[in-house]
Amino acid sequence: MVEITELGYIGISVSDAEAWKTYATEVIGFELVEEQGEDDRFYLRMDEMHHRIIVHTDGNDDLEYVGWRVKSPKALKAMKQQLDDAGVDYRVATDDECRERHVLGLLKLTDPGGNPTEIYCTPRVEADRAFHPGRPLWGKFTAGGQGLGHMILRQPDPQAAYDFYTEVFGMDGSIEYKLPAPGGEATPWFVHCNNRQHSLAFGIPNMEKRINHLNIEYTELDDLGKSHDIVRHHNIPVAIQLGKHSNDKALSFYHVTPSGWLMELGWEGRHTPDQEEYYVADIWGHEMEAQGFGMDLEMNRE
Ligand code: MBD
Ligand code: FE
Repeated sequence: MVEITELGYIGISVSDAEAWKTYATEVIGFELVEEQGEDDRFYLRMDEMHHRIIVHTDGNDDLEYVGWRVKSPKALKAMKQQLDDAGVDYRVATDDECRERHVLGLLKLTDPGGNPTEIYCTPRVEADRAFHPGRPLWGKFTAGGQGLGHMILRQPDPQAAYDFYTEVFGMDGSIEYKLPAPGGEATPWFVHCNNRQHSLAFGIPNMEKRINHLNIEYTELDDLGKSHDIVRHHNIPVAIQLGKHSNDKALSFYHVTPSGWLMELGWEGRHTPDQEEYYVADIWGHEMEAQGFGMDLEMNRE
């Protein structure tokens, strides 16, 4: 079976491009890349890749598409067979569409939640241009072969999503929490495709947007601490305070992006364990603060 190797890129659209440029560089530390003749978008860079996030300036304030990588053209061809065998509709992208994404092979489809989904191989690597963060960083972003981070996506039928991501994309995972939530229990599902403990999660009910949060990790604790200072100094609402998750063991906090969905910044997640387990609380912290941003979850049981 061909397996997805990483969450490689995402496309988002925003209503306030200037707010996003300032936020992405000065709060998070992404490198801003603007290409000549492309006035309708800009790129955010985290590592040696040409980009990890494509920001379209046409105003939906939501996720537009998700790009999942396979290792080679050979693997992409085998993935087509896998999609055919599973009865999943897809389209082979045109040469222009491949150029638009800076990849050499590309399939376009939708996942069971209706999220525009792309599978690609052979992305453009800017080996000759050192990553230059938008604000000073002591370390780097945890990316490379672990992909850009993780997301919670809208999936009205979590079981169908689990079957798709595990049986068609070759990922693995489980429900990893049973948590108290307004109106009942939240049972989020988590799936992984490499050393990052999870690349995708779903099973949060009543999501208005396709994306609940994007997680990005720093290699150095001081960079997370500095981001936390900057978020607090800018009076950006914090939905979940600093704390440590039980599943990925990462230190993280969640704040609101200029698009209204959440960014989870983290440090030092553990690698994917061999076997699945579930939890009823986080290790410490992660107290709810600003509510109504889609993370009204009791992860701290004190
Ligand atoms: C996560 O990254 C997360 O977002 C939640 C809700 C629980 C565990 C790990
Ligand atoms: Fe998360």
